[in-house]
Amino acid sequence: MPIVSADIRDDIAVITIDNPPVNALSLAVRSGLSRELALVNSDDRVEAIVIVCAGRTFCAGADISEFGKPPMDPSLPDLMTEMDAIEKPLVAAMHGTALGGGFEVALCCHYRVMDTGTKVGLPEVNLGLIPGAGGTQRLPRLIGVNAALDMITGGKPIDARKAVELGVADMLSADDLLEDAIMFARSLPPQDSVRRVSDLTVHADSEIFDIYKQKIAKRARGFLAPFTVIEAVKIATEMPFEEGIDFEREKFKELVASPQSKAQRHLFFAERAAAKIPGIDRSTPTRAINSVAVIGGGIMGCGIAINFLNVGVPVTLLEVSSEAADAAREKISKIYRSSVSKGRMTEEELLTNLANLSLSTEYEELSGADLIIEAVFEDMDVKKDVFAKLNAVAKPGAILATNTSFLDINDIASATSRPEDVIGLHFFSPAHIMPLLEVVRTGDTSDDVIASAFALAKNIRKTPVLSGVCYGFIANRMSSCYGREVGLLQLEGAGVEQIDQVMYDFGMPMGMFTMLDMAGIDIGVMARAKLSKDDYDERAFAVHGALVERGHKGQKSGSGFYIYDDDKTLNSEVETIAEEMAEKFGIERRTVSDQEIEERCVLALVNEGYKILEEGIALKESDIDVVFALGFGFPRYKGGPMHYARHLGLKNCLKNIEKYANTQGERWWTPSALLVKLAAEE
Ligand code: T1G
Repeated sequence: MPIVSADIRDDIAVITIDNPPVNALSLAVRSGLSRELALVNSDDRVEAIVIVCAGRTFCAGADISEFGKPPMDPSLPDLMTEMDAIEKPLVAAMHGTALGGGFEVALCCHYRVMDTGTKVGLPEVNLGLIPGAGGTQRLPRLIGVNAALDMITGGKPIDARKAVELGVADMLSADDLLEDAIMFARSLPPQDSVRRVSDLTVHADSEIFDIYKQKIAKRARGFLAPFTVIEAVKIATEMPFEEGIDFEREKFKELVASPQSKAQRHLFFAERAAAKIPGIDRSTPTRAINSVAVIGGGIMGCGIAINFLNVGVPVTLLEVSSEAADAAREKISKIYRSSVSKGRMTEEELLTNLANLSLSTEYEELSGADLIIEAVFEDMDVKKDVFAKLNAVAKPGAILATNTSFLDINDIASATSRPEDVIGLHFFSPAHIMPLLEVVRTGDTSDDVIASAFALAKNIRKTPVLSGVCYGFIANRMSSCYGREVGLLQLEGAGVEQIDQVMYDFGMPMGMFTMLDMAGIDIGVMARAKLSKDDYDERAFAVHGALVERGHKGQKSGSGFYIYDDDKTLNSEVETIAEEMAEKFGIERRTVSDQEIEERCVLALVNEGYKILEEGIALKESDIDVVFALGFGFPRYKGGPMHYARHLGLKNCLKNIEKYANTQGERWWTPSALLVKLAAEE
């Protein structure tokens, strides 16, 4: 079937786009649409035109794979100009997810008929862009400034019901979309049949835009595109349509070429590429996961359970006592009640999800589960004991997963007689919110278990990344290097607030010390207590230990690196402890520059990332970027540590790593051999 075709049904022309998988507006689609529109527009038999898409969705946007390549005509804006010249009623028949340019094509139509399951949106900001085919000019004309600003700066789609409410959709179809759209086209009153959105006007007080910039200041911090959206929408209220389009086009071209958009587009593809594993594909069998057991009703166990309850999978949560089990249910109920109060779920959904939760204190009751995930205390002996018990009761073919953050899963699996069924499913706290799932395979994990883990990740709306086994896997191994440098910098004289501020300004959601206080300083102190001094730099974490000894465990104890009372203020003891520790380890205190802080924190991640690749723990650089963007909030407009290193230049990174090898010593700053190789090839 041609990518774009037209057929005449009595007096209605139906133009069908068929460009799998998502009808992206590739050159072939744009050319075909332009050709077929011109033909039917000049065909006297045709009274109205319906545009519909085959497959799973109306056009899902411009073809992102074309970005960065020389533009090929007709461009999408050119196509929009042609559409705006059409003299016959244009009706978009929409289903699936009409996003970006796909939604802009629909906005360029005179009317929109949507299947009830349709979602529409302008997610360009997620790619570091603004809509580039009239979205910032047409949408406010159709739904008003505030609703348009919400949709475009937020980048989130709205459903068909909301689309009707806002005036984007003219009719919903619950049956045969195309027939309904044809009927709708025939029913148009001749005097109002051509209703160009570009002919509408929109006005707003100019201060609305300054207020809106303040409104998004926190969530859009560091990003260019959302603020450019505000500028473009403001223009729509001040200039004629054509001038607004020119402004939008210029800004779009600037952003397409920007490092921010390249970084965000990199992550878009990286998140999808993470699911592509050599030797595992759609032909790899997967095990059905229709029931899940979670062992441990702590914060992580409850968060993990919620992921499955949210998608209708029954969960049995096992605890050591009925009191502990009841407490776990209460934790889950509390999280759900909070979601209901925020309008994120209905009371009915709360009741349905909780009805799918069973509690138990007996391992035998887990024998029917397809997947069992332990989230017990981070101790090897405890976990091996759990897996020995699971080995005795779990049904054949059950997947046995551990949520360990650091420990050797090969060793955990050795407690069972079925190591091929054992896998790591490392969730990030809070487990029901953070989108990353680190899937850790051992030397024995079978391919179908890995494939099953990736399938379940998609089902619970997580982004999976595959890791091999090493201490801390990809995420925590690299994060501990960042933590090491932060600890050493503090001993060397950099202030806690200075270090936090530098990395906050870099784009991290919060500084490392703030994050440690939030997670609990004692967690890391306990984990390191089990390590040999060869495995980490005790100097870097000496202050952590001293604080915990004095009862400063972080937010949970009211004080850590900071004091948490009415405000968050620096704990005055920290500087004294740092001076004591610096003296103890013979570290000369000095003034440390912001630049050194940023370089050492970022390059520690980069160097360790390349070592992780060398060892085969991570499959590709982009996987590491996904881990850090989704697991630690590395700024998406910098693309992740590895993308950012390439942006800086690998030769430049290597030069600075060698600089720190000289000043800090070879132990932690020996350059990765892979980095040396790649820098030489750059
Ligand atoms: N262009 C090219 N390929 C795309 C694509 C796109 N826009 N969207 C998805 N794909 C590919 C994807 O790489 C994967 O390929 C397959 O489709 C399935 O995707 C001018 C400039 C539509 C909600 O941002 O949000 O328009 O790996 O695994 O989970 O103003 O894809 O199978 O080979 O994600 O069902 C704006 C991006 C572009 C939408 C479907 N549009 N896509 O999700 O499948 S900028 C977007 C999505 C723009 C205009 C501007 C999702 C989806 P492969 P998938 P899914």
